[in-house]
Amino acid sequence: MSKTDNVNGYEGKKTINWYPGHMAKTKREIAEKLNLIDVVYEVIDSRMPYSSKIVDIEDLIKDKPRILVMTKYDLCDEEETNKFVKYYEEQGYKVVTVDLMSNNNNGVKKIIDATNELMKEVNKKREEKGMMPRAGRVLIVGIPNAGKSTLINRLVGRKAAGVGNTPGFTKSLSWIRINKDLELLDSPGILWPKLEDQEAAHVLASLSSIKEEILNIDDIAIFILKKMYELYPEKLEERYGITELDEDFIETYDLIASRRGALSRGGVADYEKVSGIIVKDLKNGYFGKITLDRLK
Ligand SMILES: Nc1nc2c(ncn2[C@@H]2O[C@H](COP(=O)(O)OP(=O)(O)O)[C@@H](O)[C@H]2O)c(=O)[nH]1
Ligand SMILES: [Mg+2]
Repeated sequence: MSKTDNVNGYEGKKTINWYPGHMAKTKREIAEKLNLIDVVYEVIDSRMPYSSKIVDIEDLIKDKPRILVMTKYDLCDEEETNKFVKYYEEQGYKVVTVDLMSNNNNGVKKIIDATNELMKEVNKKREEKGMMPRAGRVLIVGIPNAGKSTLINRLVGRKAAGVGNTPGFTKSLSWIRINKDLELLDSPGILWPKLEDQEAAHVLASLSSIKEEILNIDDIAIFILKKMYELYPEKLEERYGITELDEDFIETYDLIASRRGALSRGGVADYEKVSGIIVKDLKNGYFGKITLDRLK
């Protein structure tokens, strides 16, 4: 990056519009499988409870019982994220927050308890129709990087087969046993959020692993600086010694470069390196616990 193509902010410059072709395919497949499913786990990232949510999921899963699983709770700003928990609960969601990296199984237990609770209703209805109760069948859906595979492995208690980032389902359906009462469809439904909302698109690009194809690293880094300055100025100061942002970000970048030794030969600031540092710092959690969405 040169000084001239530097970072005048992201507004208007880049419109993120990712809507991969296989999205339609996944949606069709979920629609086909839905009648086999009793409960849907919608997996979202606690650091972006709005931006990582699949906006039109209601159209897709209709009135299936659903649990909103908010992963990465260990990385989020609990005070802000809890406002979303409350908001979603008020909207009628069953919400469970989890740290899937934790050594204890509390999160998984909360999810299973909530599922058993929902299955009581399902089996009551079956009984009324003269049918035998049966094990609950679960489908996991969520955007890339939300924690779907990790959740599957935690639920099953081992590295489950068929778990991966390959979009779309395997041809034959297979079920993984969680316990005697619950089975899981072996491949999760990978979906993307609606990204007409450019703010949400940038939050997502900042915190997820799918950004590289979508947006260049300088755009993401500048977005992160602005967002951190808006929401967590003290964390920005702590990490980079920055107390304000200049309009074209040149001074800001120079400051970070000298503080972090991101200099090219001749001692001038290496802007590309600085962008990389900013993006990595957020990704690695070096700013501390953060939540980038706010309830309006
Ligand atoms: N700290 C933390 N990291 C998590 C949590 N859940 C998932 N991750 C990490 O997030 C990344 C994406 O998880 P993955 O299960 O592959 O997401 P998927 O794309 O939805 O299948 C991995 O590096 C996981 O280790 C969590 O609750 N806490
Ligand atoms: Mg995965």
